[in-house]
Amino acid sequence: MNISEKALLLSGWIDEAQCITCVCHARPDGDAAGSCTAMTGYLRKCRFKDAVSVYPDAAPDSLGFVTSLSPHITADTDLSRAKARIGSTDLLICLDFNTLSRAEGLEEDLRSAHCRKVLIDHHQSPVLSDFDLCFSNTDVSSACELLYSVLMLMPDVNADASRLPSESAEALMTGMTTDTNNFANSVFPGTFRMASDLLACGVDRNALIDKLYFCERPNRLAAQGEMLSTHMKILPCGAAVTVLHKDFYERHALMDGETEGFVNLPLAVKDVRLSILVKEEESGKMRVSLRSKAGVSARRLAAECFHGGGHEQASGGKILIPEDIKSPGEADAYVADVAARFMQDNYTED
Ligand SMILES: [Mn+2]
Repeated sequence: MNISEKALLLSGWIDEAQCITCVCHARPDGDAAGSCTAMTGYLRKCRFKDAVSVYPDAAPDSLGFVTSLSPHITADTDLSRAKARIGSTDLLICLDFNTLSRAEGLEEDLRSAHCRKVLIDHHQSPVLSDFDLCFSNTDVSSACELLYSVLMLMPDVNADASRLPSESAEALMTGMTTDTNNFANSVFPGTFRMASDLLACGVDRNALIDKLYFCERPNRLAAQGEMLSTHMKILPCGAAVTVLHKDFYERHALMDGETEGFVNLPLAVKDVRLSILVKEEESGKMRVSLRSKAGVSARRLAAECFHGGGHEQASGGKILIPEDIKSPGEADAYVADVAARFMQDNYTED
């Protein structure tokens, strides 16, 4: 089936459903929150459905302007309502993740839901068997861009973006903007076409950029300063390794999501081709974020060394304690060693 045929099938399923639930991955980012908000807004305003987004946990406060645009339930603070909603929904639409396990605490509820499940996602290797219908394309900037293409194929929208509700247009622009790091990476011809169409429909991009990039607390900048001056280590192999421990978060009183984007900073250095950011979380767990320049596969490094995966240039994983290291204090040396070997094995001639 091509994308037009799939969109028509989805449109028919939407017609048959009354209660529709949109879900994204845990720790929602701009693309996850944007795509859920946009789809829920469309289903309510254009298709008159009882539609709601369910987030496995809360999006950071900085994205509150997006999530507040359409009704939603946050599972970690409202678990019984989230479970009841998933259990009674007629159609599930999963956005910006490629397997149900990425919904973490909601995985089992999603798996056991008897309704049809639809995937709209741009990650590599989706688990097709988890879903009844998959829109999957890695050659797009974001789940929001793919969702935009699907919405343009809906019979009632008929390729006219001005028929989308304003909250959907703003949410789609938000997710595309954050996933491309404001048009710095993963940009395709269709990305600009979508941005252009949405701008023509009246999305206030200046206001959006202000909310996304010029609303930070001074704490966040001070934390960036300490990270770059004290914790970032640039290795001869072209990898930058940064390990942030719990005391770092406490010292700067950082809130959830406030280190978003920190992993991109070391790539500003000319010879750095790979940035690895390791964050110590509650319970001593270590979360790993990876970003690379073209030619170095962050996805492979995540899959081979950090129990993770993702996109070619942006991926993530974890360090297991005690399987990989005995304590968080060993993370610096462990990651430096892994990075040096990975770069040596894959990206050095002779
Ligand atoms: Mn995304």
